[in-house]
Amino acid sequence: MSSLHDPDDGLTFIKAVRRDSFQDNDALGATVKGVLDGVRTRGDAAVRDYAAAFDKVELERFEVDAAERAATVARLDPAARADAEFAIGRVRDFASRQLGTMLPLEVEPLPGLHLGHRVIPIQRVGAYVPGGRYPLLSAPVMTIVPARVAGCDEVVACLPPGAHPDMIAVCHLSGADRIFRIGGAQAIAAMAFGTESVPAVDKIFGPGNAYVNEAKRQVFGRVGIDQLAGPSEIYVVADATGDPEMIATDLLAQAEHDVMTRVGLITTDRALAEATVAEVERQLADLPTADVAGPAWRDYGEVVLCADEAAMIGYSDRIAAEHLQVHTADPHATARRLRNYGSLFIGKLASVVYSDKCCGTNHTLPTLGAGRYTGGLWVGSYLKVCTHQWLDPRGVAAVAPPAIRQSAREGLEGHRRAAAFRTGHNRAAPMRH
Ligand code: HSO
Ligand code: ZN
Repeated sequence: MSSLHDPDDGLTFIKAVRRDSFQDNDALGATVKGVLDGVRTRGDAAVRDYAAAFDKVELERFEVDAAERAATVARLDPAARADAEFAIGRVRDFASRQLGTMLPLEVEPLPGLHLGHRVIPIQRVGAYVPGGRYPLLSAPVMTIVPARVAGCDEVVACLPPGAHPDMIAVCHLSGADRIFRIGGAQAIAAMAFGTESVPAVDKIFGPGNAYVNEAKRQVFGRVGIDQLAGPSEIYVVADATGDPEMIATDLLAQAEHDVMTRVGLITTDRALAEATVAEVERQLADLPTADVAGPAWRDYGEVVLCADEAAMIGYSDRIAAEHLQVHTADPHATARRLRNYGSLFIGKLASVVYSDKCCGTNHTLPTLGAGRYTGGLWVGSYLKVCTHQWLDPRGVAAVAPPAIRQSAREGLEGHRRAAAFRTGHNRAAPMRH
């Protein structure tokens, strides 16, 4: 983003990014199209071939059966089970409270004209559960639990064949109806088109690697998708009250996800900016995941010094970070001025990691600037708000004349006749019942 630097915008880059986060994916697009076409035309046989080619596994059946689901749960370490259940409980509770805000509407804006909407759960949803560098045990919680709270009829989960068995256990505890060992673009294809063994779903959720993302992009339209997830991001906006050691710790906590993670500090305080750069380097020296976090910091890390609070807010809104921590003297006041972010962490005690794991907000959030136009996953992502209308003769008397005139103006005689049919005039023949 440093390419957007304008010498008059009050910004000084103490540390600038070295690379652009957007990658060219033409070759990827063609590969993924091949996989989608294969699964659409050959179903399970194609899924089996791709599992052999990409995952190096020979699978007869993809579905994890009831006995195996129970066995993965039984093998969970008791503390791991308790922590998974805590996370599930927190996410379920917050999603239920958010569901309470999704109210039906019935209004009569003109006499006899009744308008409304209903909130309807999507029938069948699919959750893609990523394999990835680490087994992210909270990932299935975030995509499966809100579907259950929303009231979806069927929740299908797919995870790569090599995924840790504990991931299957968490899919089960989160409430997945069916769990399949299918990864990558072939999993997205199977859920979008359906195969002999995998039911087709109406909307696909969950992050994944570049192939998964591209597959979701290509099936969008035939099915819904939640969003296109990029690598994790964290930014901190801070004034002189910021603590460089704490900020460096928080930046590195997300930098360890991926070598393309974007991390940054946006501050009005030069001493904090410089101390944070030094502190990140110091902490990298003994961070066991420095092989990932180090390159992420070097390529995508930035520290921006802002002339004043307005410049700080302006730059943060341009970045629209997935996770945005606010470490200022009055963090609630700063928070009220920010408008582009995935989720906001207000004050020093609100670490991103709490939301990543178990505080109850959903950790599936917009990345790569998508926070400018959307929030993250929530129970509403599993619901449709669909309108309806009904009229009595007074309502018809109010809306038919303008509808008739507009239809005529547009040359749509069929529309004009339908609009006129209910008025009892402008008709050649009397109304038949
Ligand atoms: N920070 C990730 C989520 C996560 N981190 C789960 C650790 N566990 C989402 O951007
Ligand atoms: Zn994380």
